[in-house]
Amino acid sequence: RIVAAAEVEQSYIMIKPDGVQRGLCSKDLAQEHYKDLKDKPFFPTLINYITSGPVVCMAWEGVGVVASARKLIGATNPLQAEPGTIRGDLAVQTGRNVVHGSDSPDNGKREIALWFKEGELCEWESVQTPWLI
Ligand code: RTP
Repeated sequence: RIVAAAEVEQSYIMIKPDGVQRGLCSKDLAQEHYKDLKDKPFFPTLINYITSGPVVCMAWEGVGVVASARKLIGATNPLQAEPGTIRGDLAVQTGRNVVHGSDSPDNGKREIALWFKEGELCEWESVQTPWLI
């Protein structure tokens, strides 16, 4: 063990209603994130949607994680997404499709660099199971 069990704490964190309603994602960041789509007719609607409230940002890492996350998320149009996928189960419209996942490893790197500052990501290596990836 690296830390004693007594040192390990748990904390319940809750974003309160005003935290969800304040709209903390800037238009500049949303426009940069979706810059490949800037000529699409739905671009302004997409930017309004993405900046309409806070988002929860995650950086996932693992073998084949781009494709496996996309599989879990489901098709862009929720009506075409398989049951059991996040969009298939929880969304109805393309313009309100609940979740985003990078579409390539290069875009994964680009988007994580855009949304996270240096030092915000936790890097760790298991000493007990170094074979586990
Ligand atoms: P995402 O980047 O958000 O994971 O979505 P995606 O790859 O499945 O789809 P993409 O073609 O990159 O489109 C990005 C997001 O734009 C919105 N969209 N609206 N109204 C429309 O016709 C339309 N088409 C796309 C969706 O929120 C889509 O996820």
